[in-house]
Amino acid sequence: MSQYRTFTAADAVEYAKRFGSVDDPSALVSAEEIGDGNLNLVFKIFDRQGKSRVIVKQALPYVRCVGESWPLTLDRARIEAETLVEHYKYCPEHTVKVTHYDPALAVMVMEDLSSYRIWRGELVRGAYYPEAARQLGEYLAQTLFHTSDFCLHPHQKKAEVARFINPELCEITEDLFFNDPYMNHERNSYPVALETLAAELRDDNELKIAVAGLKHHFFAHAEALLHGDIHSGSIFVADGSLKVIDAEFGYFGPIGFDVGTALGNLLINYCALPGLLSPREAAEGRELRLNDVREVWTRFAERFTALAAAETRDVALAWPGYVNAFLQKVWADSLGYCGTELIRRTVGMSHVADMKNIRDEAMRTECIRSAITLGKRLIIAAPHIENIDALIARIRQNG
Ligand code: SR1
Ligand code: MG
Repeated sequence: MSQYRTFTAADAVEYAKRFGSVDDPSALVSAEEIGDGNLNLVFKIFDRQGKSRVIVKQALPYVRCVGESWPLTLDRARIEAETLVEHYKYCPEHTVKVTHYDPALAVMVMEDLSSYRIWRGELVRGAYYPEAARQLGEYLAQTLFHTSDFCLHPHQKKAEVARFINPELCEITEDLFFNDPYMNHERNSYPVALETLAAELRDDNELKIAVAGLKHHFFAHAEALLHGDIHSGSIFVADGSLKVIDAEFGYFGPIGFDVGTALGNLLINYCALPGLLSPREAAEGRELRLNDVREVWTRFAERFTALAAAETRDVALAWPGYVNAFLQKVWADSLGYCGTELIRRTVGMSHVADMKNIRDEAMRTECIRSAITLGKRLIIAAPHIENIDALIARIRQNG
Protein backbone atom coordinates (compact mmCIF):
# COMPACT_ATOMS: atom_id res chain seq x y z
CA MET A 1 0.00 0.00 0.00
CA SER A 2 1.55 3.30 -1.03
CA GLN A 3 1.76 6.08 1.54
CA TYR A 4 2.24 9.73 0.83
CA ARG A 5 5.76 11.14 0.91
CA THR A 6 7.12 14.09 -1.02
CA PHE A 7 9.19 12.87 -3.96
CA THR A 8 12.83 13.72 -4.50
CA ALA A 9 14.21 13.64 -8.05
CA ALA A 10 15.55 10.13 -7.34
CA ASP A 11 12.09 8.97 -6.17
CA ALA A 12 10.58 10.34 -9.36
CA VAL A 13 13.06 8.37 -11.50
CA GLU A 14 12.31 5.15 -9.60
CA TYR A 15 8.59 5.78 -9.95
CA ALA A 16 8.90 6.41 -13.68
CA LYS A 17 10.87 3.18 -14.07
CA ARG A 18 8.01 1.23 -12.47
CA PHE A 19 5.01 3.06 -13.85
CA GLY A 20 6.25 5.14 -16.80
CA SER A 21 5.19 2.57 -19.46
CA VAL A 22 8.47 3.07 -21.31
CA ASP A 23 9.88 0.10 -23.29
CA ASP A 24 13.26 0.25 -21.56
CA PRO A 25 12.76 1.43 -17.94
CA SER A 26 16.41 0.93 -17.01
CA ALA A 27 17.28 3.67 -19.50
CA LEU A 28 15.63 6.25 -17.24
CA VAL A 29 18.43 7.77 -15.17
CA SER A 30 17.71 11.31 -13.99
CA ALA A 31 15.01 13.85 -13.23
CA GLU A 32 14.69 17.61 -13.15
CA GLU A 33 11.98 19.37 -11.15
CA ILE A 34 10.49 21.87 -13.59
CA GLY A 35 7.26 22.91 -11.83
CA ASP A 36 6.71 26.64 -12.13
CA GLY A 37 3.01 26.63 -11.31
CA ASN A 38 1.41 27.63 -8.04
CA LEU A 39 0.65 24.18 -6.63
CA ASN A 40 2.66 21.07 -7.52
CA LEU A 41 5.99 19.33 -8.12
CA VAL A 42 6.62 18.41 -11.75
CA PHE A 43 9.56 16.17 -12.71
CA LYS A 44 10.86 15.63 -16.20
CA ILE A 45 12.45 12.17 -16.43
CA PHE A 46 15.47 11.76 -18.73
CA ASP A 47 17.17 8.77 -20.32
CA ARG A 48 20.94 8.25 -20.67
CA GLN A 49 21.02 10.30 -23.85
CA GLY A 50 19.52 13.26 -21.99
CA LYS A 51 16.20 12.90 -23.80
CA SER A 52 13.11 13.51 -21.66
CA ARG A 53 10.73 10.56 -21.79
CA VAL A 54 7.87 11.05 -19.32
CA ILE A 55 6.53 13.51 -16.76
CA VAL A 56 5.90 12.65 -13.11
CA LYS A 57 3.69 15.16 -11.31
CA GLN A 58 3.02 15.14 -7.58
CA ALA A 59 0.65 17.27 -5.53
CA LEU A 60 2.08 18.80 -2.37
CA PRO A 61 -0.11 18.90 0.76
CA TYR A 62 -0.07 22.70 0.61
CA VAL A 63 -0.14 25.57 -1.91
CA ARG A 64 3.40 25.62 -3.30
CA CYS A 65 3.55 29.35 -4.07
CA VAL A 66 2.47 30.23 -0.51
CA GLY A 67 3.92 27.44 1.63
CA GLU A 68 2.79 25.12 4.40
CA SER A 69 0.68 27.86 5.99
CA TRP A 70 -1.92 27.15 3.24
CA PRO A 71 -2.69 23.39 3.41
CA LEU A 72 -4.44 21.86 0.43
CA THR A 73 -6.05 18.48 -0.17
CA LEU A 74 -4.06 15.78 -1.93
CA ASP A 75 -7.30 14.52 -3.47
CA ARG A 76 -6.72 17.16 -6.13
CA ALA A 77 -4.23 14.78 -7.77
CA ARG A 78 -6.97 12.16 -8.20
CA ILE A 79 -9.36 14.82 -9.49
CA GLU A 80 -6.76 16.09 -11.95
CA ALA A 81 -5.87 12.63 -13.27
CA GLU A 82 -9.52 11.56 -13.56
CA THR A 83 -10.56 14.82 -15.24
CA LEU A 84 -7.76 14.48 -17.79
CA VAL A 85 -8.62 10.81 -18.39
CA GLU A 86 -12.28 11.76 -18.90
CA HIS A 87 -11.41 14.65 -21.22
CA TYR A 88 -8.95 12.45 -23.13
CA LYS A 89 -11.81 10.04 -23.85
CA TYR A 90 -13.69 12.76 -25.69
CA CYS A 91 -10.84 14.85 -27.07
CA PRO A 92 -7.59 12.84 -27.28
CA GLU A 93 -6.12 15.25 -29.85
CA HIS A 94 -6.08 18.10 -27.38
CA THR A 95 -5.74 16.51 -23.92
CA VAL A 96 -2.47 15.34 -22.38
CA LYS A 97 -2.35 11.55 -21.97
CA VAL A 98 -2.20 10.33 -18.34
CA THR A 99 -0.76 6.82 -18.32
CA HIS A 100 -0.83 6.06 -14.58
CA TYR A 101 -1.87 7.64 -11.30
CA ASP A 102 -1.79 6.79 -7.61
CA PRO A 103 -4.24 8.71 -5.40
CA ALA A 104 -2.40 7.82 -2.15
CA LEU A 105 0.90 9.21 -3.37
CA ALA A 106 -0.93 12.02 -5.21
CA VAL A 107 1.23 11.21 -8.23
CA MET A 108 0.51 10.86 -11.91
CA VAL A 109 2.61 9.93 -14.92
CA MET A 110 1.95 11.75 -18.17
CA GLU A 111 3.24 11.85 -21.72
CA ASP A 112 6.21 14.15 -22.15
CA LEU A 113 5.40 17.26 -24.17
CA SER A 114 8.96 18.55 -24.60
CA SER A 115 8.39 19.35 -28.25
CA TYR A 116 5.61 21.73 -27.17
CA ARG A 117 5.75 25.12 -25.49
CA ILE A 118 3.46 26.74 -22.94
CA TRP A 119 1.03 28.92 -24.91
CA ARG A 120 1.27 31.84 -22.47
CA GLY A 121 5.02 32.15 -23.06
CA GLU A 122 4.44 32.13 -26.80
CA LEU A 123 1.71 34.76 -26.55
CA VAL A 124 4.01 36.91 -24.41
CA ARG A 125 6.82 36.81 -26.99
CA GLY A 126 4.40 37.49 -29.82
CA ALA A 127 4.55 34.05 -31.47
CA TYR A 128 1.41 33.09 -33.36
CA TYR A 129 -0.09 29.61 -33.61
CA PRO A 130 -2.80 29.98 -36.24
CA GLU A 131 -4.67 26.79 -35.33
CA ALA A 132 -4.51 27.05 -31.54
CA ALA A 133 -7.72 29.02 -30.95
CA ARG A 134 -9.79 26.74 -33.17
CA GLN A 135 -8.30 23.70 -31.43
CA LEU A 136 -9.10 25.15 -28.02
CA GLY A 137 -12.70 25.72 -29.16
CA GLU A 138 -12.82 22.09 -30.27
CA TYR A 139 -11.47 20.88 -26.89
CA LEU A 140 -14.07 22.94 -25.04
CA ALA A 141 -16.93 21.69 -27.21
CA GLN A 142 -15.96 18.01 -27.04
CA THR A 143 -15.20 17.85 -23.32
CA LEU A 144 -18.08 20.02 -22.15
CA PHE A 145 -20.72 18.49 -24.43
CA HIS A 146 -19.81 14.88 -23.65
CA THR A 147 -19.86 15.42 -19.87
CA SER A 148 -23.14 17.37 -19.89
CA ASP A 149 -26.79 16.37 -19.55
CA PHE A 150 -27.08 16.52 -23.32
CA CYS A 151 -24.99 13.39 -23.49
CA LEU A 152 -24.77 11.54 -20.14
CA HIS A 153 -27.62 9.41 -18.77
CA PRO A 154 -29.11 11.27 -15.75
CA HIS A 155 -27.98 8.52 -13.36
CA GLN A 156 -24.45 8.53 -14.73
CA LYS A 157 -24.35 12.32 -14.65
CA LYS A 158 -25.23 12.39 -10.95
CA ALA A 159 -22.62 9.74 -10.16
CA GLU A 160 -20.04 11.78 -12.09
CA VAL A 161 -20.96 14.96 -10.21
CA ALA A 162 -20.29 13.03 -6.98
CA ARG A 163 -16.96 11.63 -8.27
CA PHE A 164 -15.72 15.12 -9.07
CA ILE A 165 -16.75 16.94 -5.90
CA ASN A 166 -13.75 19.24 -5.40
CA PRO A 167 -14.59 21.60 -2.53
CA GLU A 168 -11.13 22.88 -1.60
CA LEU A 169 -10.05 23.77 -5.11
CA CYS A 170 -13.46 25.29 -5.85
CA GLU A 171 -13.07 27.37 -2.69
CA ILE A 172 -9.82 28.82 -4.07
CA THR A 173 -11.68 29.91 -7.20
CA GLU A 174 -14.66 31.15 -5.19
CA ASP A 175 -12.35 33.34 -3.11
CA LEU A 176 -9.83 34.48 -5.73
CA PHE A 177 -12.28 35.15 -8.57
CA PHE A 178 -15.37 36.39 -6.85
CA ASN A 179 -14.40 37.80 -3.41
CA ASP A 180 -10.89 39.18 -3.10
CA PRO A 181 -10.81 41.78 -5.91
CA TYR A 182 -14.08 43.31 -4.71
CA MET A 183 -12.90 43.88 -1.12
CA ASN A 184 -9.74 44.89 0.70
CA HIS A 185 -7.77 41.67 1.00
CA GLU A 186 -4.13 40.95 1.82
CA ARG A 187 -3.89 38.62 -1.19
CA ASN A 188 -4.63 41.47 -3.60
CA SER A 189 -1.88 43.40 -5.34
CA TYR A 190 -1.91 46.04 -8.07
CA PRO A 191 0.04 49.18 -8.93
CA VAL A 192 -0.37 51.96 -6.39
CA ALA A 193 -1.39 54.29 -9.22
CA LEU A 194 -4.51 52.12 -9.72
CA GLU A 195 -5.82 52.49 -6.17
CA THR A 196 -8.76 54.64 -7.33
CA LEU A 197 -9.74 52.08 -9.97
CA ALA A 198 -9.44 49.24 -7.42
CA ALA A 199 -11.53 51.20 -4.92
CA GLU A 200 -14.20 51.61 -7.61
CA LEU A 201 -14.43 47.80 -7.85
CA ARG A 202 -15.10 47.65 -4.12
CA ASP A 203 -17.72 50.42 -4.25
CA ASP A 204 -19.62 49.52 -7.41
CA ASN A 205 -22.84 47.85 -6.29
CA GLU A 206 -24.09 47.04 -9.77
CA LEU A 207 -20.78 45.29 -10.50
CA LYS A 208 -20.78 43.41 -7.20
CA ILE A 209 -24.33 42.15 -7.75
CA ALA A 210 -23.29 40.86 -11.18
CA VAL A 211 -20.19 39.18 -9.66
CA ALA A 212 -22.33 37.64 -6.90
CA GLY A 213 -24.58 36.21 -9.64
CA LEU A 214 -21.57 34.66 -11.37
CA LYS A 215 -20.34 33.20 -8.08
CA HIS A 216 -23.80 31.81 -7.30
CA HIS A 217 -23.88 30.21 -10.74
CA PHE A 218 -20.41 28.74 -10.10
CA PHE A 219 -21.68 27.27 -6.80
CA ALA A 220 -24.91 25.87 -8.15
CA HIS A 221 -24.86 24.95 -11.86
CA ALA A 222 -23.39 21.49 -12.43
CA GLU A 223 -23.58 21.65 -16.23
CA ALA A 224 -20.47 19.72 -17.28
CA LEU A 225 -17.07 18.45 -16.10
CA LEU A 226 -15.00 21.60 -16.35
CA HIS A 227 -11.25 21.83 -16.63
CA GLY A 228 -11.68 24.56 -14.04
CA ASP A 229 -8.48 26.55 -14.74
CA ILE A 230 -8.17 26.72 -18.50
CA HIS A 231 -5.74 29.60 -18.92
CA SER A 232 -2.93 29.90 -21.46
CA GLY A 233 -0.46 28.51 -18.89
CA SER A 234 -2.47 25.25 -18.80
CA ILE A 235 -2.10 24.79 -22.55
CA PHE A 236 0.85 23.48 -24.57
CA VAL A 237 1.18 24.38 -28.24
CA ALA A 238 3.33 23.19 -31.14
CA ASP A 239 3.02 23.70 -34.89
CA GLY A 240 -0.52 22.59 -35.69
CA SER A 241 -1.10 20.99 -32.28
CA LEU A 242 -2.50 21.93 -28.86
CA LYS A 243 -2.68 19.92 -25.61
CA VAL A 244 -4.41 20.86 -22.38
CA ILE A 245 -2.78 19.98 -19.03
CA ASP A 246 -3.31 20.80 -15.32
CA ALA A 247 -6.91 19.95 -14.51
CA GLU A 248 -6.82 19.86 -10.70
CA PHE A 249 -9.62 22.41 -10.51
CA GLY A 250 -11.92 20.02 -12.40
CA TYR A 251 -15.51 19.79 -11.13
CA PHE A 252 -19.06 19.90 -12.51
CA GLY A 253 -19.79 23.58 -12.99
CA PRO A 254 -21.13 26.11 -15.49
CA ILE A 255 -19.85 25.63 -19.04
CA GLY A 256 -19.38 29.40 -19.40
CA PHE A 257 -16.72 29.31 -16.68
CA ASP A 258 -14.31 27.32 -18.85
CA VAL A 259 -15.15 29.25 -22.01
CA GLY A 260 -14.88 32.59 -20.21
CA THR A 261 -11.58 31.74 -18.50
CA ALA A 262 -10.10 30.79 -21.87
CA LEU A 263 -11.34 34.01 -23.50
CA GLY A 264 -10.19 36.07 -20.51
CA ASN A 265 -6.61 34.90 -20.87
CA LEU A 266 -6.54 35.79 -24.55
CA LEU A 267 -7.83 39.24 -23.63
CA ILE A 268 -5.25 39.70 -20.85
CA ASN A 269 -2.67 39.15 -23.56
CA TYR A 270 -4.53 41.62 -25.84
CA CYS A 271 -4.34 44.26 -23.08
CA ALA A 272 -0.66 43.52 -22.34
CA LEU A 273 0.72 43.47 -25.89
CA PRO A 274 1.38 47.26 -26.14
CA GLY A 275 3.76 46.83 -23.18
CA LEU A 276 5.44 43.71 -24.53
CA LEU A 277 6.08 44.42 -28.22
CA SER A 278 6.88 47.31 -30.57
CA PRO A 279 3.83 49.42 -31.54
CA ARG A 280 3.56 47.79 -34.97
CA GLU A 281 3.96 44.23 -33.62
CA ALA A 282 1.54 44.94 -30.78
CA ALA A 283 -1.12 46.25 -33.20
CA GLU A 284 -0.76 43.14 -35.36
CA GLY A 285 -0.75 40.88 -32.31
CA ARG A 286 -3.91 42.47 -30.96
CA GLU A 287 -5.73 41.81 -34.23
CA LEU A 288 -4.60 38.18 -34.05
CA ARG A 289 -5.86 37.94 -30.45
CA LEU A 290 -9.27 39.30 -31.44
CA ASN A 291 -9.34 36.73 -34.16
CA ASP A 292 -8.41 34.04 -31.60
CA VAL A 293 -11.30 35.17 -29.38
CA ARG A 294 -13.66 34.92 -32.36
CA GLU A 295 -12.31 31.47 -33.29
CA VAL A 296 -12.54 30.02 -29.77
CA TRP A 297 -16.17 31.03 -29.37
CA THR A 298 -17.25 30.25 -32.95
CA ARG A 299 -15.64 26.83 -33.02
CA PHE A 300 -16.95 25.99 -29.56
CA ALA A 301 -20.53 27.03 -30.41
CA GLU A 302 -20.58 25.40 -33.86
CA ARG A 303 -19.17 22.10 -32.62
CA PHE A 304 -21.36 22.01 -29.52
CA THR A 305 -24.41 22.62 -31.74
CA ALA A 306 -23.36 19.88 -34.16
CA LEU A 307 -22.69 17.42 -31.33
CA ALA A 308 -26.07 18.25 -29.80
CA ALA A 309 -27.82 17.61 -33.13
CA ALA A 310 -26.10 14.26 -33.55
CA GLU A 311 -25.74 12.90 -30.01
CA THR A 312 -28.22 14.42 -27.54
CA ARG A 313 -29.76 11.58 -25.55
CA ASP A 314 -32.29 13.44 -23.44
CA VAL A 315 -35.64 13.77 -25.19
CA ALA A 316 -36.44 17.31 -24.01
CA LEU A 317 -32.95 18.70 -24.43
CA ALA A 318 -33.14 17.48 -28.04
CA TRP A 319 -36.20 19.58 -28.85
CA PRO A 320 -35.54 21.95 -31.77
CA GLY A 321 -34.20 25.30 -30.66
CA TYR A 322 -33.20 24.23 -27.15
CA VAL A 323 -29.44 23.96 -27.72
CA ASN A 324 -29.42 27.46 -29.27
CA ALA A 325 -31.30 28.87 -26.29
CA PHE A 326 -28.83 27.13 -23.94
CA LEU A 327 -25.80 28.45 -25.82
CA GLN A 328 -27.19 32.00 -25.57
CA LYS A 329 -27.05 31.59 -21.78
CA VAL A 330 -23.57 30.07 -21.99
CA TRP A 331 -22.48 33.08 -24.09
CA ALA A 332 -23.62 35.60 -21.47
CA ASP A 333 -22.05 33.50 -18.67
CA SER A 334 -18.79 33.28 -20.61
CA LEU A 335 -18.56 37.06 -20.95
CA GLY A 336 -19.15 37.51 -17.23
CA TYR A 337 -16.54 34.91 -16.25
CA CYS A 338 -14.15 36.36 -18.82
CA GLY A 339 -14.48 39.70 -17.02
CA THR A 340 -13.80 38.12 -13.61
CA GLU A 341 -10.67 36.41 -14.97
CA LEU A 342 -9.36 39.74 -16.29
CA ILE A 343 -9.87 41.33 -12.89
CA ARG A 344 -8.64 38.52 -10.66
CA ARG A 345 -5.41 38.20 -12.70
CA THR A 346 -4.65 41.91 -12.35
CA VAL A 347 -6.06 42.96 -8.97
CA GLY A 348 -6.12 39.66 -7.09
CA MET A 349 -3.45 37.14 -6.18
CA SER A 350 -2.54 35.21 -9.32
CA HIS A 351 -0.80 37.58 -11.68
CA VAL A 352 0.43 36.35 -15.05
CA ALA A 353 3.53 36.79 -17.20
CA ASP A 354 1.65 38.81 -19.83
CA MET A 355 1.58 41.74 -17.39
CA LYS A 356 4.54 40.83 -15.15
CA ASN A 357 6.92 40.81 -18.14
CA ILE A 358 6.19 44.43 -19.10
CA ARG A 359 9.40 46.19 -18.08
CA ASP A 360 8.25 49.83 -18.25
CA GLU A 361 6.33 50.51 -15.07
CA ALA A 362 4.10 53.26 -16.47
CA MET A 363 3.23 51.12 -19.47
CA ARG A 364 2.54 48.10 -17.24
CA THR A 365 0.18 50.22 -15.16
CA GLU A 366 -1.70 51.36 -18.27
CA CYS A 367 -1.99 47.80 -19.61
CA ILE A 368 -3.33 46.61 -16.24
CA ARG A 369 -5.74 49.55 -16.16
CA SER A 370 -7.05 48.55 -19.56
CA ALA A 371 -7.56 44.91 -18.43
CA ILE A 372 -9.42 45.93 -15.28
CA THR A 373 -11.62 48.38 -17.18
CA LEU A 374 -12.42 45.79 -19.85
CA GLY A 375 -13.17 43.17 -17.18
CA LYS A 376 -15.55 45.48 -15.38
CA ARG A 377 -17.35 46.47 -18.59
CA LEU A 378 -17.76 42.85 -19.66
CA ILE A 379 -19.18 41.76 -16.31
CA ILE A 380 -21.80 44.52 -16.35
CA ALA A 381 -22.65 44.38 -20.06
CA ALA A 382 -22.59 40.56 -20.40
CA PRO A 383 -26.38 40.11 -20.72
CA HIS A 384 -26.55 42.81 -23.44
CA ILE A 385 -23.66 41.80 -25.72
CA GLU A 386 -25.53 39.91 -28.38
CA ASN A 387 -22.86 38.09 -30.31
CA ILE A 388 -19.18 37.78 -31.12
CA ASP A 389 -19.18 40.83 -33.43
CA ALA A 390 -20.68 42.97 -30.67
CA LEU A 391 -18.05 41.64 -28.22
CA ILE A 392 -15.19 42.50 -30.54
CA ALA A 393 -16.61 45.99 -31.11
CA ARG A 394 -16.76 46.50 -27.32
CA ILE A 395 -13.18 45.32 -26.87
CA ARG A 396 -11.99 47.78 -29.52
CA GLN A 397 -13.93 50.60 -27.80
CA ASN A 398 -12.10 49.80 -24.54
CA GLY A 399 -8.88 50.94 -26.26
C1 SR1 B 1 -3.57 29.39 -4.76
S1 SR1 B 1 -3.66 28.85 -6.37
C2 SR1 B 1 -3.77 30.29 -7.33
C3 SR1 B 1 -4.11 30.06 -8.73
O1 SR1 B 1 -3.17 29.18 -9.32
C4 SR1 B 1 -3.84 28.20 -10.10
O2 SR1 B 1 -3.20 27.98 -11.30
C5 SR1 B 1 -5.24 28.73 -10.28
O3 SR1 B 1 -5.36 29.61 -11.38
C6 SR1 B 1 -5.46 29.42 -8.99
O4 SR1 B 1 -6.51 30.33 -9.02
MG1 MG C 1 -2.70 24.88 -12.89
